[in-house]
Amino acid sequence: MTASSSTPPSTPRKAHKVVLIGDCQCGKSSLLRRYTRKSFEEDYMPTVFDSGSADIVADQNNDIQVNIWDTSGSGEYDHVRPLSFGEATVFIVCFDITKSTTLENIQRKWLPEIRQRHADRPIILVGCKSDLKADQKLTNIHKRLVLSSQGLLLAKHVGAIAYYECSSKVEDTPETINSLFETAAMASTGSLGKISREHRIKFDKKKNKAYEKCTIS
Ligand SMILES: Nc1nc2c(ncn2[C@@H]2O[C@H](COP(=O)(O)OP(=O)(O)OP(=O)(O)O)[C@@H](O)[C@H]2O)c(=O)[nH]1
Ligand SMILES: [Mg+2]
Repeated sequence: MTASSSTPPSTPRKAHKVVLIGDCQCGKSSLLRRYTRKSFEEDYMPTVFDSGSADIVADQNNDIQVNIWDTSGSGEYDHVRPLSFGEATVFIVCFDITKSTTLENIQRKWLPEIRQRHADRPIILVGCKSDLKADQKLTNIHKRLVLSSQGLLLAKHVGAIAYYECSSKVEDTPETINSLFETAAMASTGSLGKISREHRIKFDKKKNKAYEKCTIS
């Protein structure tokens, strides 16, 4: 799978569109930057309404192209952001593991926003900034870092197809970020069976319940 960045997005060969959403500063653009440009910026540059996208070619043989759309988490764009969801095929819903409010806002704000028009689209839940878990000073300040078990529980509760925790800052997690975008591409094309087992959440259709725990290291 290959990635390239472009603004605005080029015309897709097939209409697969992955949209990144979540609170301001939770780490959406950094995830995309790490994936497409293999780099990280400490300085915060807020995303404006119509900026930031990347194309990935999910399957050369079948000519499948996926557009990844970055969005702003700012309340200023609450009225216009849903317009950019368009033909979204998958949503990557992000939170910051150092701010529990960003996890709470997933049910309070982001899922209702998606469900207005895209209730049936797959969701992948992502805890960003996982490197900060190892920061002892920060762990002491933020006594309420979001636990993996809390993220996973929410992922199951809201019917997410997969749960990830990743760092855009620490270079030793590129496999996780690659796997995240590959999972999004696979889910976009309907190939749920091909998504990473490590992060997949399976459902018991009869009981309509998530039953398989994914593992977060
Ligand atoms: N330590 C650490 N910092 C991160 C990570 N990801 C993002 N940051 C920092 O968090 C801040 C916000 O990151 P962004 O990726 O711009 O956040 P965003 O969700 O795109 O924010 P909006 O565009 O306003 O919606 C920046 O200062 C980043 O450097 C990470 O994985 N680890
Ligand atoms: Mg951004």
